[in-house]
Amino acid sequence: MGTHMDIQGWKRYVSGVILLSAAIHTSFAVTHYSIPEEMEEGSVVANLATDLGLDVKTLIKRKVRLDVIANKKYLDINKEKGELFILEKIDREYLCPAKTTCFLKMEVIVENPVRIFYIELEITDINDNNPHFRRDVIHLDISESTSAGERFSVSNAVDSDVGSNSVKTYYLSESEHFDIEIQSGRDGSKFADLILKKALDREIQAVHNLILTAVDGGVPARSGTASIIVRVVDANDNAPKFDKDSYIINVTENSPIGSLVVNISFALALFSTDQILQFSLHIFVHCANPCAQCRSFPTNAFYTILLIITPTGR
Ligand SMILES: [Ca+2]
Ligand SMILES: [Ca+2]
Ligand SMILES: [Ca+2]
Ligand SMILES: [Ca+2]
Repeated sequence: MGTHMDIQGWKRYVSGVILLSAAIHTSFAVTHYSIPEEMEEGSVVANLATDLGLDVKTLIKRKVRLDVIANKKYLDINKEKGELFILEKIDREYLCPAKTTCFLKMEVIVENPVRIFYIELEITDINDNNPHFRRDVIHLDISESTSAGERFSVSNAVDSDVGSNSVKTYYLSESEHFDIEIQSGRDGSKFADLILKKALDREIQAVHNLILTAVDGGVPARSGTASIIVRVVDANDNAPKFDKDSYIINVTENSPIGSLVVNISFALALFSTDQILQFSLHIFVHCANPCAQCRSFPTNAFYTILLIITPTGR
C-alpha cells in the first residue's frame, strides 16, 4: 500500500471512522467527586458502578478500566464491587504545589459496547504542614541609639497548606523592649514587623533573645518558631568614670623624682564590645625639690590637676 490513498481508500477510511464513532457511545457528562488529601490506601472514594449506572456483574466482562490522565495511578476500580478506591496516598502539596485548587481528571472505559465516562476528583487540603521559617535563627543588629517606635523586617514563615491552613498569625515571646505588628501581603500572606517599643541600653543588656512563633489557622492549629537574636550595637553614650570625683594627696617636699604620687582608676566602656575596661593613671613627682612653684608657696603649696579623659568615639 502506497502513501497516497485513492478515493476508494478515503471512502473506506471515512466510513470506518463513522462506524467507530457510532459504536462508541461517549458520555460527555463529568462526574465530580471531592476527597481530602492523604486518604489511606484502600479507602473507597465512591461506588462508580452505582453512580455511572453500570451493572456491577458485567464490569469484569466489559473490561472496565480507569485512566488517570497526565498523572500516576493514584486510584483504581475494584472490578467486583465497582468501587473507586485509593491505590496510593495523594499528597496535595506534591500534586498541586502552590495551587489553591487541585483536581485529578480520570476516564472510566468499558467495552462491549465501548463507553467512556469522565471523572473529576477534587483533592481538598488538610492541615498537615507546620508553618516554618526559612532560617531558624534571625540575627539583628540594632544600635542602642535607635528610637522607640522603629520597626525591623523579619523573614516571614511559610506553610505548604493553603487557605485557612496556612500562616494566620504570629506571636512574640514576652519582651520589655520589643513587640510585633502583623502585616498582610497582596497575596494574603502574613508577615510580622518587629517594633522597638522601648529604647535599648547596651550597657544594661547587650543581647536580647526573642522567640517568634508562626501559627496557622487550621483545626487543630500547627506552629513553627524562629529565634531572633538582637545584638545591641554600642553608641558613645557614656563618659569615662573615675572612681572618685577628687583626690587630695599630700606629697612631702623632698619626694624624689619618679616617686609615685597617686594611682587613679577610671572605667571606660569599649565601643562595639561588651567590656567595661578599668584603667589606671600613675602620677609621679616630676621636678626636683624645691621646684620653682613650691618656692612661691613656702608653707602650703597646692597643685590642682584636672584630668580629662576623651575617648575617640562616635
Ligand atoms: Ca499533604
Ligand atoms: Ca495539606
Ligand atoms: Ca498548615
Ligand atoms: Ca547605653
